[in-house]
Amino acid sequence: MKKKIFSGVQPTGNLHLGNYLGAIKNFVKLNNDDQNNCVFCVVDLHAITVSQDPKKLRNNIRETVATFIASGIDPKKSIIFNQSQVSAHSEAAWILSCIARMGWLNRMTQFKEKAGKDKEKASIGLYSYPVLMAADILLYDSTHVPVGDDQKQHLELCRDIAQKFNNDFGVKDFFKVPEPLIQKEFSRIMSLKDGSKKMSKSDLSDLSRINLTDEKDEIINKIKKAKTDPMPMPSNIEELEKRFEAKNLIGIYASLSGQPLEKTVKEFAGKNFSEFKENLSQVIVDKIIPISVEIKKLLNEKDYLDNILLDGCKKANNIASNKIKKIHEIVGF
Ligand code: AQP
Repeated sequence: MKKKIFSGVQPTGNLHLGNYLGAIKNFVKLNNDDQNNCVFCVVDLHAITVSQDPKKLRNNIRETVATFIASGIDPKKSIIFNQSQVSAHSEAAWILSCIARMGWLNRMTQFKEKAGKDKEKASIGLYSYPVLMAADILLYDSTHVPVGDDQKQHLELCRDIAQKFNNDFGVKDFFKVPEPLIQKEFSRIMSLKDGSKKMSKSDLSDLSRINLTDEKDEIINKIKKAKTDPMPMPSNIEELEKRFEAKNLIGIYASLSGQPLEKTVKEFAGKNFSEFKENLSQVIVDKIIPISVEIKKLLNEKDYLDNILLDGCKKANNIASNKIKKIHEIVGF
């Protein structure tokens, strides 16, 4: 039995190193394994849960597809589509919102973080976002969902919704209960300006993240300005636990150079941050610049990108419309 892989990325702006190391790098590996059927979704319905500019959204959708392709996802092997074009997603989200419980959603930490202090002014869409995410996953009978660590709680909610639906309607195994695929290490990349906050597209400071479209000079400058502490580089792994910024930068280096954290710590133990940062910039530049160049090239090929989405939408629609028909029968429509 082939594994059914599903994951989504919001077209909310420049994708960054956190998205790459936490999610996209893993998508590419899964795409390259013939034992998997992969579906990668540009989740544009999720992108409108906060205020947004329609013109930018349209460009961001294409840029997300370009990033998938530039990173190594093959559209001939994987389905790439945007969520708004397959209406079953919105429909299933409504039905599943009648299954999900308020108490479950009230526990979601991402809503609390994104809504900030003024929860009353947040959109209902931002609150029910994880239900739409559950619909996305469950429509494709997904068995495995590769995500960054920040999405772990949403995935647990998706599992609860699937099980409750199956129990409530007595349809054992109708919805497959998906397994999260979260990398053991480096599954949460932190802001370059604050080691306790995750790297995010919506952070107001561009210096907080490495965008996948950054130029070499920008990467070097951002790493130079990245927050550290006044001590020399840590000499053992235990030290990292209290030194968030050092831990994050060393983690990025280890992840990009494909070597264990322990080896990286040993390599730079006791050295100055400035020397380490030069090496770090180099590994980032080596990895990101080829992707950045390819994204920019693809963005000039709008028809190519649109055709990938068109083709992906047809394939996704075949699967999702079949599932939603069965959902209708089960709930009694
Ligand atoms: N900092 C991160 N470290 C590791 N993984 C991350 N992901 C996001 N940030 C990090 C993973 O990337 C995938 C796509 O995320 P998304 O764009 O759908 O939404 P997000 O998690 O809300 O990402 P951002 O960058 O913080 O976007 P905004 O600012 O628009 O909300 C997911 O698998 C996610 O885990």
